[in-house]
Amino acid sequence: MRVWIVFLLCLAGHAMAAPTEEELIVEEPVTEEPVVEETEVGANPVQIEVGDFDEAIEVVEDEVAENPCLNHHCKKGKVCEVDDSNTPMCVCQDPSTCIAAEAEFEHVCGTDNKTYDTSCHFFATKCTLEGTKKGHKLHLDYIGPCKFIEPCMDNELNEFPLRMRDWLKNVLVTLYERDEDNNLLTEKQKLRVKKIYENEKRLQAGEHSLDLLAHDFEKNYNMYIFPVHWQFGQLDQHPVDGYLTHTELAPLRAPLIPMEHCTTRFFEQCDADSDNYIALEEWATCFGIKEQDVDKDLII
Ligand SMILES: *[C@@H]1O[C@H](CO)[C@@H](O)[C@H](O)[C@H]1NC(C)=O
Ligand SMILES: [Ca+2]
Ligand SMILES: [Ca+2]
Repeated sequence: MRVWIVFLLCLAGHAMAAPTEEELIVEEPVTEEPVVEETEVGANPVQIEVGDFDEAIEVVEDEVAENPCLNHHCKKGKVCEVDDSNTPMCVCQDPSTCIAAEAEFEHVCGTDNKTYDTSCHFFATKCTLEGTKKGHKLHLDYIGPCKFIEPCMDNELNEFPLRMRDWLKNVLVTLYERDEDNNLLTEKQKLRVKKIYENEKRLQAGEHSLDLLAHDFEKNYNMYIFPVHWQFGQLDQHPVDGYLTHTELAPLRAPLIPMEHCTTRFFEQCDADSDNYIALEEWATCFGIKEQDVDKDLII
């Protein structure tokens, strides 16, 4: 339980510190491929910055006389080089040119259960495997060195949404409390959270037994509908289409796995039809939201 609180504080803290300036945003091209490149994870899951996801962009801006690579962006794992005719192009980065990790938390664990020194090393390695089956299957699994993750038992799996829902509600209330003119929430969102915030029956943030969490969900079900939708909207950004890809889910999933051993199983079973996307309906069902309460308009 404690980890959830610490995680919440981290997220909230990050959200406060998140710069609001608009980064140069270029839409990621829509790819038909179901498996999209991974983005670096570990960034604040609450406020995802669009700039973090610009990996698929290869844009040349106004010609810069000296260095054609100056404004040539490459996706993660690639660096810009010029060819003989001085044309910039993106090539795989040599992992040995990545800056070595200074701390253990910079390590990442791949789905191959190999520890990579940093996410730079991971993406550079993945790039060298591009086009191979192995490369296609390799994803960043979680933040931190690979470790033994206990199997998630059925009863533990059922506890996961109880805590996650409570946590989502508390994240929102915290954002609301601290949101003076930070614009962390839109006006519409603020109105929705205000109702939760001002509800006297709200279960206050803190350590609660699973029984109490389950009881509160039954009693105050309505308070949980918006937080569940809101988190989906935070993640569904690339593109905004009502579906979460593995990549879109990563900012939430990757930091959570080392702390909560049911994370992987939970999100796997969320994808009820196993098409590798978590649709809003699937997401809502996963968190116990009734079908008639799933509302696309709540996300905006
Ligand atoms: C992954 O690697 C860790 C650390 O090396 C090990 O303890 C664990 O058992 C491995 N997990 C799997 C599923 O092989
Ligand atoms: Ca999406
Ligand atoms: Ca699905």
